[in-house]
Amino acid sequence: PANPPWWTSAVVYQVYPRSFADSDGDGIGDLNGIRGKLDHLADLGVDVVWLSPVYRSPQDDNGYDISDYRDVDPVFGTLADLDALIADAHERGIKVVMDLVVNHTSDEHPWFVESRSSTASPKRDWYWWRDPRDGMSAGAPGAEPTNWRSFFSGPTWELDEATGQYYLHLFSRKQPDLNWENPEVRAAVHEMMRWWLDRGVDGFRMDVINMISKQADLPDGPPIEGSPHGDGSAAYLFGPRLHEFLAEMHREVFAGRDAQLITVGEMPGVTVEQAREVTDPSRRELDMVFQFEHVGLDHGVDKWDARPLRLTDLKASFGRWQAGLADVGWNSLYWDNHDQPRAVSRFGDDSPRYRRDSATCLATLLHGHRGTPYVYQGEEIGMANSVWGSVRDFRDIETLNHAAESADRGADPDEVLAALRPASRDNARTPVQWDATEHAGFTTGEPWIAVNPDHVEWNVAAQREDPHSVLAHHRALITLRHANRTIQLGAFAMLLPDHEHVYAFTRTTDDEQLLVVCNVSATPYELADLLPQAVGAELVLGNRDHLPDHDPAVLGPWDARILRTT
Ligand code: TEU
Repeated sequence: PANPPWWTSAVVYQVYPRSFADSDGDGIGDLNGIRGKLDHLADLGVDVVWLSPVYRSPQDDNGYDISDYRDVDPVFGTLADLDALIADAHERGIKVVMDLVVNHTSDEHPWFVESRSSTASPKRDWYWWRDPRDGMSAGAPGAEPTNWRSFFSGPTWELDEATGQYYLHLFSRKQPDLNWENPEVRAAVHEMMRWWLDRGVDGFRMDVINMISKQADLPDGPPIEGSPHGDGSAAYLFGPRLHEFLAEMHREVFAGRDAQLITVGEMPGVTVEQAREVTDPSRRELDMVFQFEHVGLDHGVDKWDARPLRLTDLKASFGRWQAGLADVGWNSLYWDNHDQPRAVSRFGDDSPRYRRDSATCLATLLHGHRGTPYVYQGEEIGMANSVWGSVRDFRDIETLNHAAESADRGADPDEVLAALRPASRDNARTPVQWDATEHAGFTTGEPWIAVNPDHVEWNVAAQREDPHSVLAHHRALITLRHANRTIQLGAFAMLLPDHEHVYAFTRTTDDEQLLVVCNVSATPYELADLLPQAVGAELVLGNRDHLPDHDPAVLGPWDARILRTT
């Protein structure tokens, strides 16, 4: 297109406020902490900051359980602090995106308090209330209205003793699902979104937005092996009215001002075809979605059942998403977020020998694709999974519920801990490592979750002045995206799809072709054997060319290059 949207050349940075920077010494990151670090983000060059939720919340799921959509939780600061953060970010040319969590509220939200007060409440129908299963008495084992399993273990239904009915919660019991079938619910959400846009925010990251439309008859799902529950996802992922709800939201909230905004929908389980529809500009729904295919490739029966990732699977997945959204729609690109283990530990090699090279290699790959890259806090310095000595070290509700459920089943505690270590969301939630001092410069108090002990070596201060650091490499990749039209919009073509270690692709425009080639292993390869066109090509950006032992003809361990081939 002649005038591609601004976000086709942008890079987004995700802040998880609880773990970013603490300004007041209570051990929890806050808005003024973020304000104090804006120069780090400006120096990195990102265009947008997405804030994970800072709304008023009981913090059952670290803010993804909201009790007031129009206020800031005291642990993060005040609405005035948020206004100041937005103003300071805008002054540096950085846009601010809010997390929008509207599949569910907190059970302490006044809407739910009113809804649960009586079966006759005018807000009863704002949530999913159902009687016990036919012929069963409330509270009896298996009397839940459906057999669905919650994302956070246990059933998706909680009995309200007072009215004898159950309410639906796909996540924790403190996160009741809103009933989007009710037009009053949708109108209330739209009004709240307009209120934020009027306040100056630049868009929304929409939490599990492909779950807002459910099959209204709520059918049971197929049984899950080894669990008393079933998988209800067919009934609540991409339900029958999802497109309608998204198009309505666009009309009611974004119409007329969408050119300046960015919208990204988080969509577990979304297919390429669904993503293409949702992000087709002519349908006016969303700008892009977060898909989950590549972060499921190392899962067995579930995320706690790790299996080795095959590079060929990863390439096939990315390749299909690149092809599927090539002419219509747009991809988001991410390795990491607050729900995923750290990329360098998961897809790279976080041993001392290869940590820097594999982190820069992964960054080169991600930023080389067509789409909008998302950098998660700490990823820019190669933060790794943390050290977990015992179950007591974890804080995340998903992790702790899974541990408790496993214990109830009589599972071996060592095996449970071994499963939690690489997979827990808390790997992403240890404090950002600003420097080598106690608590990594994150807080002067006692951090809410322990700092990774490796912060003495891996921190922002140590990397800031180092021209070859992981941080410097991210800066260079972001600069390249801003400057280079081929990186922004060039057509994508995968090369060597069957190679077990080398990830290579081209990006092509009318006047340029770039070849991105990365060795996702420690085994060296002769370039001439693999990609003759790479031999002698101009190096645009490499991660190891500054090293004395660098050989242009050999793709060394975790070697990553962006080459200009025409
Ligand atoms: O995550 C949605 C989601 O599907 C995750 O629960 C995912 O299944 C899990 O984290 C994988 O381990 C979003 C938010 O990103 C997450 O932090 C929230 O807990 C969840 O929604 C509920 O709001």
